[in-house]
This record gives sequence, C-alpha cells and structure tokens, in this order.
Amino acid sequence: MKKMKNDSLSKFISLILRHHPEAVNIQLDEHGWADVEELIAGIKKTGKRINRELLEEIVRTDQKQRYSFNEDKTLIRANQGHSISVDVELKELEPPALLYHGTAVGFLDSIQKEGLKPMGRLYVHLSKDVETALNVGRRHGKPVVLKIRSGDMYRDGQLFYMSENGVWLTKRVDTKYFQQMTI
Ligand code: HQG
Repeated sequence: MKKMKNDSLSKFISLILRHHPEAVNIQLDEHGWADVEELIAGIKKTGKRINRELLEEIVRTDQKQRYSFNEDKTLIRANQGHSISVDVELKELEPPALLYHGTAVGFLDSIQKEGLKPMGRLYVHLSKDVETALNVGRRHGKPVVLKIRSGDMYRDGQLFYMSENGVWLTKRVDTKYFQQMTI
C-alpha cells in the first residue's frame, strides 16, 4: 500500500519536474533544477501529503532512479524524460554497437516512414537491452522492439547521451539504422 502511494506521488513528481512545474506553481532553472522546499510546499498545497523525508525516500527507492538531488540537497531534478527545454548536462558518450527501442505496433507505420522522433520529449529514448525496451513498449500497447545500429549512427556523426540513470538518448533515428525484431 505504501509502495503504491509512493508510486503515484513519484508519478506526480515526474510530471512536475519533466513537463509541468506550473502545476504546483514552481519554476525550473535552465538545468532543470527545482528548489526542494518550493517543490514540497507546492505539492502540499495540492492536498497531497509529503515532507522532506518522504521525498528523499522516493528519490532513493525510485525503480528507475528518475531523480537527483544536488550536493547539499537544496535542489532536485529529473534525470531525463523532459518535454520542457532544459539542459540537464547529459554526458555525451560513444554508444554500444546496438541499442533497442520499445514501441507499440500501432506506431510502426509512421515510424517506418519518418524514423524515430522525440515526439513529446527532447530526445528519443533507447534501451541497452531488449527486455527493458519491451517494458517501455508495453506502456503504449502491443509492444514491438526495434534494433538500432547505434554504433554506425555514431560513426556517421550522430551524438548520443547517457542520462544519470542510464538511459541512452539521441535526437532522432533515421529509418536506415533500425530493423524490427521478431521476439
Ligand atoms: C513513438 C519511460 C509515431 C515512440 C520509459 C514512443 C522511457 C513515434 C512514442 C521514457 C515516432 C513516444 C520514454 C514517429 C517515435 N511516429 N510514433 N515518427 N517516433 N514514436 O513516452 O520512448 O517511466 O515519449 O516509439 O521507460 O516510450 O517515464 O517515449 O512509443 O525511458 O521514467 O512515440 O519514458 O520512462 O512515447 O518512453 P514516449 P518512450 P519513465
């Protein structure tokens, strides 16, 4: 029960820190940081129960490690997944030869025409293994996994980034670099 409550609070925190800080009347700075006290006060005003201890527990136990505090824990931000244009100081890195993207069957026609686009977010999100990609795809419907030749993309000059919580990100993926997997 407690876990479920934390999950829904965590989802709300994601929504605030990635997409809608105005939902609790706060602002993010250019690096995506929110003031911890302001965040807590803002969430409380919506009638939800939260305090610093619970926020710290959520950050510590979040399954995907979605959030980080700054060093003195006065600021908090989401590690990836933003739709609002902030610079979370992603590490630019050489990707492995292959990465995976989980999506839903219903999106395939469009993806095969246009390639992978960030859609509502700043980046296309890629997973380092098929299982993770499948879980990402399931969020949208009947899942399907695309195998991405990320090593070739990198050699062709495309940049890749790794978020603090280990998600690979890139601006887009041209159709020539992926193929649908049969799982
Ligand atoms: C699809 C979760 C049509 C794309 C996950 C995806 C991830 C296209 C959907 C993170 C398209 C966007 C992100 C095109 C891409 N035509 N559809 N040209 N190009 N798409 O949720 O990757 O739990 O914004 O395939 O674990 O599903 O929130 O992206 O299906 O890491 O922390 O458009 O969100 O993490 O959906 O998921 P999303 P995503 P959290």
